[in-house]
Amino acid sequence: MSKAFVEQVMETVVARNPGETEFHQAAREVAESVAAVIDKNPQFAKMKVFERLVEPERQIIFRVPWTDDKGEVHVNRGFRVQFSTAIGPYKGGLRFHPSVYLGIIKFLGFEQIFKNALTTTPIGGGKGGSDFDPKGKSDNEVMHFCQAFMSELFRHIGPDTDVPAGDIGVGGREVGFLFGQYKKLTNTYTGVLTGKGLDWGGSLVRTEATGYGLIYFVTRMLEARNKSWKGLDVVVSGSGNVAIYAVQKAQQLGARVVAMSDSNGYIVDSKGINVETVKRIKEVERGRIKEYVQAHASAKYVEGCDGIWTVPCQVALPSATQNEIDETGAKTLVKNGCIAVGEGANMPSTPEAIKVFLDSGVSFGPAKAANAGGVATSALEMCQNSMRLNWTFEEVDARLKTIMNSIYEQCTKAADAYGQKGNLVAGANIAGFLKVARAMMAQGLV
Ligand code: NDP
Ligand code: 2IT
Repeated sequence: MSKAFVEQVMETVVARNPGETEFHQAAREVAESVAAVIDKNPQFAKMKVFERLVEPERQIIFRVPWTDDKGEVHVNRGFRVQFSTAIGPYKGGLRFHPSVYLGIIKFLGFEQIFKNALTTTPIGGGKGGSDFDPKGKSDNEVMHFCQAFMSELFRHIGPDTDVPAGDIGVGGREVGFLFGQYKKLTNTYTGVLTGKGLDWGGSLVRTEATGYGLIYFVTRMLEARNKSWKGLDVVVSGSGNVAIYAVQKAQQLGARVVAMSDSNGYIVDSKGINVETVKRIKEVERGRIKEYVQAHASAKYVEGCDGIWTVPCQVALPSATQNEIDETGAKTLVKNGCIAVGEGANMPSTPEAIKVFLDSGVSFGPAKAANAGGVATSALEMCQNSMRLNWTFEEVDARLKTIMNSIYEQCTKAADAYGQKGNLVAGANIAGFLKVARAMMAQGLV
């Protein structure tokens, strides 16, 4: 029955969403995990809960025309996929990257449903973005693009409807421009976006939250093996928001981070990466990771980013993009002594890579659970906006830690309950699905 269920729903998903391979991949993984839950709960099958979940409540695609500094006109495509309001308003980031198309936004939005359910906060799932490439653009061009993007998006979002935030290519600068335009168009000052600046409605810890949360989650995975971070070598792919704060927290807890990357190549520093240098290059100068070696003679730069998984480590934290670890990368990590993998990025491991990790006894923290600290802290930002109050750094950080601990517990318990002890992929999918499914049952066929 389980296998038949998976193949049946996937046939429809593939037929209805042709060419959207990342979305198919994300849907299949969840279908495989929750098939046993649906077997046990025939009411979910009868009410077609999963079949409804793979069909977004609403998908918006729009034209984004803007002018560059020379006055030349460009036309990009904007997306917002509003997947599920079963447990709260749509919530999820915006990605600006040339690779963005509907299939990427749909995989991200679909995963967001279950991730957000795990956070213990009341947020539904959505995602958006554009094929706009912010790289090499001036601040002025980025502002013009963000204003044009929001000139359409504003009519579809709102603090109780849909609350976007950042993702790849969307950080504090972009959220600022988007917020300014929303405010102007609607004549309201609300918590309609998260990741705002600290002086104008943002929350302390939101910048650090995904990376810190990842480390809090992996700490629990290590503790289950009677290990701490002390003395471990760690490889972190990417050098953006998630990667930087994962490195910072891992180092605070005693790890040595030996490698980081961007889409051009990777650096290895056997003395341990100096995160302040990376912050300067990436956050202030918006430069490339290869510039790191100019400041640190102990480091080398290697062109091409796949090779980063050949750098020996005990913990790997893929924090750049989807499908960045394939079967070969996973086998190399295992051969070199990797004992734990925590996904900072969304879906960074291919299904074949995940199988290698699980079969080899590597502790594996899937994205929906391990990187949920970012969106969880976004929910804490929404909460503070509603109260018109701000919590201290320590208060938000403590809440983030509590949430990551709860996510770990939910995943391990759900995996146990369904006979998959230690499989946090199954655990995260099952625990997230159960919460959403129960809410959908209670709310009727909508
Ligand atoms: P940033 O834009 O800050 O950084 C992205 C990093 O990943 C950069 O180093 C970038 O390199 C690299 N990267 C992006 N695309 C590719 C690619 N196609 N191939 C190789 N490297 C690439 O984004 P974030 O740090 O915010 O996001 C990183 C990952 O974490 C994404 O998967 C995102 O969905 C996920 N995530 C983010 C959260 C957040 O709160 N920001 C929350 C949860 C998950 P380059 O500069 O060369 O492009
Ligand atoms: O993938 C993610 O969880 C994010 N990019 C964060 C989304 C959010 O709303 O903070």
